[in-house]
Amino acid sequence: MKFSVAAVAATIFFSSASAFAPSSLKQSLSTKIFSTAEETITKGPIIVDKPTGTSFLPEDTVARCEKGNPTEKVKLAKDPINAWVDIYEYARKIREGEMTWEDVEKADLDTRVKYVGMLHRNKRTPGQFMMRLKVPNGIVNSDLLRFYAKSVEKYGDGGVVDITTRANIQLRGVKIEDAPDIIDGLHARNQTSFQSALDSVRNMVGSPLAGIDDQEMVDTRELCNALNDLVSLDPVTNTRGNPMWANLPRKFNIAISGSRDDFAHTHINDLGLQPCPHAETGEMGFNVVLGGYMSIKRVAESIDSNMWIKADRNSVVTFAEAILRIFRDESERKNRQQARLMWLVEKYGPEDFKKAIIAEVESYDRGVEILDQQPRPTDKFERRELLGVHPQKQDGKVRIGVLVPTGRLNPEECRQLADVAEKYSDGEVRLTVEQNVIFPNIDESDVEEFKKEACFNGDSRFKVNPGFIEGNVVSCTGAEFCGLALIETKQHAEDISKKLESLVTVDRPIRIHWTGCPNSCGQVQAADIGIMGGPARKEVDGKKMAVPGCKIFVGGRIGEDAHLAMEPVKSGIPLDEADLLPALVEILKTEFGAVEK
Ligand code: SRM
Ligand code: SF4
Repeated sequence: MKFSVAAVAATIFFSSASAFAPSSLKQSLSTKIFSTAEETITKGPIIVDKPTGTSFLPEDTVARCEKGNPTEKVKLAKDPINAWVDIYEYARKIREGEMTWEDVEKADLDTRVKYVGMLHRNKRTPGQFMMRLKVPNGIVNSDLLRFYAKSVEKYGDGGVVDITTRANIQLRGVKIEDAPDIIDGLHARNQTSFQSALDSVRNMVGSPLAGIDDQEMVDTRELCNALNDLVSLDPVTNTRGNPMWANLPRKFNIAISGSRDDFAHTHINDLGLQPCPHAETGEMGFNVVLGGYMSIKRVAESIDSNMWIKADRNSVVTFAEAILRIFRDESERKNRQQARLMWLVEKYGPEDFKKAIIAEVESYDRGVEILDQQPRPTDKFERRELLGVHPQKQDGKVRIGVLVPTGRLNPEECRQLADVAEKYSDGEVRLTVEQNVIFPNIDESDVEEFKKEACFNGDSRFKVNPGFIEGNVVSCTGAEFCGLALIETKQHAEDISKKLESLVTVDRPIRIHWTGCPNSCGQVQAADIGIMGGPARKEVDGKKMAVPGCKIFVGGRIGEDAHLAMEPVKSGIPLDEADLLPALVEILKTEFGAVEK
């Protein structure tokens, strides 16, 4: 490990959580949920003699960064970890009238503040930011939901909370001057927004049924927390923000599945851990899959690595650390499109990459074994449902999955979910990658009363038992807030799913995913039917005009026989209901056995 002169960053700082003291509500889960550390990590940032992200890079990597793409140059000019401090300084100056957000250095505004999870929505809402959090294993609680609501409600209609396709939370409308209070409030609740965007390890996805699943193979909670701590907890200062992983070449996605359902979608992550017992001893471990990703230029399904590791914390953390070290120091720094793990695996060749990982793990001397096998179950397995009422492994307890259409929540809806959680699930709420919520540990005897709650009835958007189509809609952010979007997505997704529900009958869940552009944050290639924003033309007043349109993908699969639909089956379909609805009805009839009503 190497620290350069640049390692000594600003000698600053503080952590004031006083503005958002934790609620007096009993939070039986708060400490263990978000961190594996002995004490609750409420502090951050503290940057005293902290090494920079760049100081961990070998000299030849720094040399490649110097000749690298513009983002690499921004990171070299002022290290990403400065963002953890600068955001407080900018906020103070704006509050005291010394500057406005427009005076913030462009490289900070567009790039560096992403390291505190702040993404400027300059195209749609200049001066306002989306703040992306880290929610390891997608577990939140009522105190956090109330805190999210309180944090965004001052921003009016644009102040909303989104559940993301990585079972994570994004707060919308945030202004720089308010960011420190939100960050402190998150840290006081053992959560963070640090290292959630740009070239960081993204939210740790685990099983939404961890610890409550009657078919569980591995409880993913401790492992997700441990990996979250690995990447975003500074081991030296025990504060949030870990410089060791602050200068990666690109994003890095990790998912740990806890059962054969693969609710975490391991096959579209850079590193996926799929539970499977050892072929001979039956000991529980993980098959490692590598390199899955989606992007504008390339979509890749993960490949089997022929490596198996034990399902314990030491093995998982050590293995992840080894891959991250190799990825950080050796991956592409010039062409950002090629800076995802799959390209590095291909550059080495899978066998040599495996050898490099084994050598790296051995060099840590932590007693971690990597076995040369990839056992697979051969008996048939039916992937299960997350929405609705289902038994748990605990006698007398059930889990109830509730539809949150496209993951969008206004402050009032956040509070409704918090109320329900406090009444029925000891304050706990699970998020899913389908952007819905699960209430765990509900007494069987309370189910009828739960279903009668006002927020699940009448005009409410939440539904306990939605139809097979509207209950399985997923959508990326789209043009309402995302500057890269070619179309508006969330409202279309919600509206079209309801219309389809009224037009056809299907006999199984049909997963329709929407994504506003080819980056595929809405994972259209993994969907039964994927709708991706794209160009279209239509005759308007006798003239062919460019109109918002889409491409349609069909046949993606998730779970044990995962498959990505790489090519669209239709392109140039206008988003108008008159064009899109008939096209979708036809696909539902021919590919999914739908019957028109
Ligand atoms: Fe994404 C960029 C939103 C999951 C692939 N993604 C973006 C940006 C940051 C672009 C921007 O600056 O506006 C979007 C922010 C919009 C906003 O205001 O919310 C954005 N991505 C999202 C979210 C919020 C979609 C959602 O509505 O749920 C998801 C946040 C996940 C999280 O909590 O961290 C989100 N993005 C994904 C996924 C799905 C996944 O991780 O399973 C993918 C495909 C999988 C992958 O990454 O391999 C994905 N997003 C991208 C890419 C293409 C990556 C690449 O290698 O090129 C970009 C573009 C980029 O990073 O330059 C991108
Ligand atoms: Fe934005 Fe495109 Fe991602 Fe949708 S898919 S959130 S439009 S970058």
